[in-house]
Amino acid sequence: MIKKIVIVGMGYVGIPVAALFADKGFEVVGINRSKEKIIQINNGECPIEGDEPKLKELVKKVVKSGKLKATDNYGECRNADAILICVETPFDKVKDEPNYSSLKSALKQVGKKMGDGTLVVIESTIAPKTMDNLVKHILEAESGMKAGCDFYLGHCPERVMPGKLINNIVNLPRVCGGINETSKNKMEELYSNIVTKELYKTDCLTAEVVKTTENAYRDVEIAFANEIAMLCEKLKINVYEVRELVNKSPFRNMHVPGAGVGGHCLPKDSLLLAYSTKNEYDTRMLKIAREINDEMPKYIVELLEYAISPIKGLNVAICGYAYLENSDDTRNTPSKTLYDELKKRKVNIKIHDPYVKETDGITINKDIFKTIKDADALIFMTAHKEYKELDLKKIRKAMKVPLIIDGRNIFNKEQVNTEKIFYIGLGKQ
Ligand code: SAJ
Repeated sequence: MIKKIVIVGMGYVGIPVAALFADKGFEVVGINRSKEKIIQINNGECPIEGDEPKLKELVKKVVKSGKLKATDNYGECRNADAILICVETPFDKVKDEPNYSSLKSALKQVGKKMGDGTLVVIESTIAPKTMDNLVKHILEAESGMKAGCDFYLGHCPERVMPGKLINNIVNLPRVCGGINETSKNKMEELYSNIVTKELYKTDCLTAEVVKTTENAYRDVEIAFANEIAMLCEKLKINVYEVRELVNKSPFRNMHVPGAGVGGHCLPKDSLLLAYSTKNEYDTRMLKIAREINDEMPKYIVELLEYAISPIKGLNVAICGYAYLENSDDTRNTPSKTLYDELKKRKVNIKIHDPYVKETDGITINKDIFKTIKDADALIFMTAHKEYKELDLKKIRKAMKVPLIIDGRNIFNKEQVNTEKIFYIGLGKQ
């Protein structure tokens, strides 16, 4: 019978999971390195920025009821019935391997402290074969126990998304990859308390491949759309009209072309998947898709150079720094790549974003008309709703040179041209 749950990693995944289990009456302890986060949570505050429906109220409620507390003390694992590990697992592109430093540190501490009979579940996204080659070994070595009989072990990959953290945990099906049948059954018993959709039991390796594949699949779909966008530009037709008509055909779902692919999932998960067969099978399509998507911000620079050349010394305003519309999340944002490329070419840059605070040491302006004053070009990188409502007459008056580069199909070319603004839209001529 599971009564006490320890959750390691109080981030985008750990905090909503902890709050949901605590709200179901479990005693929940969140372990985190950051003292600041620990204090915030124990004060009933939620450290996650941005609009997350229900989360802030839930954290406050369960901390107040004493069902959730945060600490940096791994001793809390001693009498835990279940331990969920939700730490970051970035991919090190320089070394071409996953960076498991946080995962290894958590596993060593958990292995040292956990008692027998505990269920350990990895929610972090990991390269296939990690459960068997790394996780199991560290836990067995540190605990002296045998996985599958003295303690239970599984991988239940998270499926959260900024802005839908609680919703996705409660309303999306989950894959429960267990090291043996008992582990799978214990995972099903645990997650059925907070997940309202199906829990699909399988083995650990299948669960690892499912998670990384579902994001690699999306990355390839987006790369395909981006390739068709660049082709349509050469043919001087509108890729968004092509996409709309293609998707009228049954069983088609062409994705949306854009100025790049950011976020904490897609840029890394296909690299984690490819890593699993490194030196055995070359996942060419995954690599080419990553290359195409990573190149999109540089393609935006080419569009600017097509409109005005040389660009050295130009005043350019980048509109949108978040990787996703109506979000403040800047992880792996394509706008940072664009910023760096323009800096290399000695372009004068100002950045506007209605949601993002200062990041990467870069000033993010909140007043768009101050940002675009005397600009030679506006480059739209994120489809924030605020941009769709802009008064183009006022925009035209504020700029020195009336040029818009639209990386996210925000504007209608005819409307922009009516205001005597020169318009170049990615995938549209
Ligand atoms: N993007 C495109 N074209 C598209 C879709 C997205 O260029 O058609 C770009 C976005 O602008 C963004 C990036 O790709 O820069 C990622 O967008 P996303 O919608 O995939 O959002 P993420 O990164 O938060 O993806 C997460 C993933 N969820 C998990 O890993 C658990 C992804 O699998 C989900 O499909 C996505 O949320 C979602 O749609 O919920």
